Amino acid sequence: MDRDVGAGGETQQRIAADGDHGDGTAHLTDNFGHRISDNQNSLRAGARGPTLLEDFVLREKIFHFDHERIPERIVHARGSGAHGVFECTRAIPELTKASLFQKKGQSCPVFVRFSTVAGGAGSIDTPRDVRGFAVKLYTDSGNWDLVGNNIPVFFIQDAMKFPDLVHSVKMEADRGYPQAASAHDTFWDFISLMPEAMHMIMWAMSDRAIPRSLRMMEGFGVHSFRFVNAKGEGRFVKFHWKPVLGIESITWDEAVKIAGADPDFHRRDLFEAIDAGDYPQWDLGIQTFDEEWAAKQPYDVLDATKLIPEEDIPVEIIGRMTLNRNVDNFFAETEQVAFLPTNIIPGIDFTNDPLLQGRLFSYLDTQKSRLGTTNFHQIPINAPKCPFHNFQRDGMMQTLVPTGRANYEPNSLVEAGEDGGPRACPETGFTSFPLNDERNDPAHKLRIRADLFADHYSQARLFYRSQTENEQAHIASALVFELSKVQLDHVRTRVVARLRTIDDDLAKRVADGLAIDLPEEAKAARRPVDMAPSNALSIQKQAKELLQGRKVGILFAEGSDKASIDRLKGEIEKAGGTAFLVAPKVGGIKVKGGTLKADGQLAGSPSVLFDAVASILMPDAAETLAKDGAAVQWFMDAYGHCKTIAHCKGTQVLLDKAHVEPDEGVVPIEDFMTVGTKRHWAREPKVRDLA
Ligand code: HDD
Repeated sequence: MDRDVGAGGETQQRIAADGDHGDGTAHLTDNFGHRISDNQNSLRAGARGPTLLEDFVLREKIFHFDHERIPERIVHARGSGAHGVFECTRAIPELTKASLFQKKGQSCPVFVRFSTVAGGAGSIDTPRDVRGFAVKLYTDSGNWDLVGNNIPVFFIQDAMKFPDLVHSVKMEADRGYPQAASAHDTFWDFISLMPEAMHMIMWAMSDRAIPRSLRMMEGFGVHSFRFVNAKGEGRFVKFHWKPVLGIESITWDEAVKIAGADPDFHRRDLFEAIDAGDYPQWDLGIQTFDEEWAAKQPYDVLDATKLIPEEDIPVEIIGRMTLNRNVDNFFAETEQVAFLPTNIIPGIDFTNDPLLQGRLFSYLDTQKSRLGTTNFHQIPINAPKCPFHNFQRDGMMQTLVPTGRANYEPNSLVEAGEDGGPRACPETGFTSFPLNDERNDPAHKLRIRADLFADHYSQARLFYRSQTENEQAHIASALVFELSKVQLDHVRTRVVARLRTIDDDLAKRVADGLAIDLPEEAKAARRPVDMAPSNALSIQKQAKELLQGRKVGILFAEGSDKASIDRLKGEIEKAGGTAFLVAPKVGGIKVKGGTLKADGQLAGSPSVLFDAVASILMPDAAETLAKDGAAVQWFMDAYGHCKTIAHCKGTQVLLDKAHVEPDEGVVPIEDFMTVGTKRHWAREPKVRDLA
């Protein structure tokens, strides 16, 4: 049975053509095509009488509305999606027979859904949390779903612990809070008892967990997968998505303030960028290695709490993904999209990573409960874009109409001149890699983990020691923040005891920030080994100083010089950035050279929404604004968040009120383009008491 993917769209068009009122609007009908005469009043027995049960129009409308919501995802409930395209930039037939990678230039459509993990569908975009990075590639050999995160490792090693992890981080069972936050007793209780989580905790407490934009984060397939080439040779592979705009994060203070100023900060940023034609892009990179190399490492490559340092195996770029189309309907696409790690194509295979193996069951199962039917694959966003044929039939919400009698196989209906249906194809069909793992003894059924899984600290230490001084301070502060919200003293102590094994200085800073005594170091099943620090683990060490994709807030008021504003805006836009005009009133302000409309009103456009700020103000306007808390806070926050502040002389009174001190990031307006939107981290010790 062939599936016509465009069917939904065609139905829409048919309705429009058929039901045209003559002014371009369609006739309103119920779901069965009956035209509706009145969409305002229910059917009543008399103007003041009871509503009649026979009002099928009202009943259908309310009935459908009552059932509009579906169960939200148990994790990753809040997400934002977009369509795009993936293009192979380097053919790798020697590594994989996956059709997508056979020729440079080979491409396929994609759908990506980014998400937070812990919060519900209506929660904020900027909690401290891991971000989901799920990519569905509609290849010509079927859908390939790379369901990853923006962090290359995971909290746990075995899927057996996933429900416990998720229960512990979600709102607490009795009180129903906190929402979208890991800073509470149950999460840290669980974590403190699961030393394998310590590496991921370092990432989750780092700036990676508060990204500036979905467009500025890396994505990782996390697990070791396997490439298989046409000769049947296998090689391990780890997948990486590298953002073309570079990696960038915000500070915790900004994250908290943005949550109030714009809870949709990331969703809006993604939508607006795509809408404006600033298509976000990522390069797909791979690290590949063989069994022999894997066997020599001080960690197990089947352990999802471990990464492979890029200094050991450099990431090679093989493709580019561009997100170039927003969804038409959030529910139909972003909500109903169903990712399945089991969606894999010939040339790529799983490995025995016990976390991955558990995932292979969970996702199929969850989609049935979320989307209500085994036929969820027929929903347009989930259907493959290549033909698919099989003997599966019926089920709830079946939308296909298979013809003929062939719903079983083998059959010989062809011999009677009937359609006998499809057949398996041994040459091109998916075959599992014939694994011969010398390090495994399949003769024993055991509930145990391989030896090296017991090293829980080496890579946590590697991560911490690879950060800049300033990033280390952010990790220490995040731990202090989170553990200060923990009310169980013994849990705090147990976490700090584990931090001692990662890095004693980190443990001391956190203990000091909590005002607790430094506990004895926790017992470790395996002592950590020192690995060479890796620059690829730090955001700041690989920062790209780009204006592209960044947003600059320009404050103006009555009397400001329009020509200067236009000039700055033009320069920012030429460099690929966005200039957002902020003023005390939005409708239109008299400025020197005409009137100017603002994009946002001052109180509703705090500086946390921008990467850098600039102001063009007459001294008397600045004097007036200096009495407005929102204006003073605008500069105080920009300064506190280590952002560039470009200003004209007239602004000085405001800067003084906001305690902005001169430094390399506080510059005359003419110098803005040379300094750009990079952060001035050297300022941080002056503005924040970091742990
Ligand atoms: Fe998961 C959703 C990523 C481990 C069970 N997961 C989900 C999503 C992402 C990830 C990005 C959202 C997909 C979307 O946007 O619809 N999950 C990961 C990563 C993991 C991981 C990178 C570890 C490397 N997950 C994991 C385990 C299990 C699950 C070990 C269960 C055994 N994950 C699920 C789920 C979800 C899900 C319950 C909820 C909604 C969904 O699947 O579609 O099945």
